[in-house]
Amino acid sequence: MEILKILIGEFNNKEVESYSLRNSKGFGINVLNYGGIITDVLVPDKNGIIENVVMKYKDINVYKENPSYYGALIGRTSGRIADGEVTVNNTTLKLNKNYGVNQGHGGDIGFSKKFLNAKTSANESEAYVEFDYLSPSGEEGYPGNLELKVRYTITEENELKISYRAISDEDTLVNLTNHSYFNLSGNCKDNILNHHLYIDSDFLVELNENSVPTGNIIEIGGTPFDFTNPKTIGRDINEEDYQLEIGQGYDHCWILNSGNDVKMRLYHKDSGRQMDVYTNQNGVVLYTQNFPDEELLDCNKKPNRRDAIAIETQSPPIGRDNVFAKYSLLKKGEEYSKETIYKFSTIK
Ligand code: G6D
Repeated sequence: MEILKILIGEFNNKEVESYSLRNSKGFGINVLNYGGIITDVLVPDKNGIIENVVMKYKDINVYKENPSYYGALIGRTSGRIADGEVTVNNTTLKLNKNYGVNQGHGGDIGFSKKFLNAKTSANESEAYVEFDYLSPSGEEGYPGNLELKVRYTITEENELKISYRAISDEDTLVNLTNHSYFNLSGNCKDNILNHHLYIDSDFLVELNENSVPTGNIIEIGGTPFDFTNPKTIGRDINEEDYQLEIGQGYDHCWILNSGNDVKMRLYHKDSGRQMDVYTNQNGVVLYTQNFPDEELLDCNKKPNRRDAIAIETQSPPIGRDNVFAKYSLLKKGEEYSKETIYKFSTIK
């Protein structure tokens, strides 16, 4: 296992460091101390060719604003919080509204735009970079001094593990995820419409016209959101469906079934790359890049709709009247502890 730290620039006069972690087969990641941003996940295809399978901006400086949250750690909360208002212990929090009428992805300056303290470790079986950050009470409107640790680990089995731990000195809200956009064709040679997807889920969080949860849970058997039998992402994405209309594609939270280990499987036939996802989160937001930005990608293309799929394991976002807020509540002194594993393999 090998770890390299490279200084790649400065944001606001602070050094941006890129940590490169590689195993003996050349699999690995590059991740920044800014926003915990994963810029590269390097995975062999069925012929052993190693390519990046996540979306990456060509100009590193674009990551300062990161309009599409490429690869970023998201927090304190993920997704939208309706009207930027939620009640904790009978106090209504007035959060920064950075997403139109809602708060999104932790607010104006969420964790995706914070410099994190890094430490690294490597042995024969794994290598990790662990980031820590202290989010002061009142940051983006959230109560409690929140101590955060996020560890990115790679293994000899071509796994990427992201583990999140947090503790607060007051009751608060925490719902963390990573916002990497996957495209297993490598260096965005293909789009995701003919990637096969499996999701171990029978229920979906219903959204309203503002893309916030209504509180209803929809049974999805036989609908365009049913991926219990693997199908291509493109097969039903343009079907007549009100929820698809709201998201302009998939931009929703599935409620994951308990029991099975593999919660999701993404597969790209031409490359032979397969990614299995394991998690102890109770939900996952899948977003098929329906609203791409205009920034040049590292593969020298501008992003198009459906170029990649963001797989954001998390609790359901928060709707009006504190819908689902209980799943993001972190009681004073209790530990938030979540992990998601992305296991890569190839099918000849
Ligand atoms: C859009 O609605 C989507 C979000 O789900 C996504 O996280 C963001 O773009 C990057 O707002």
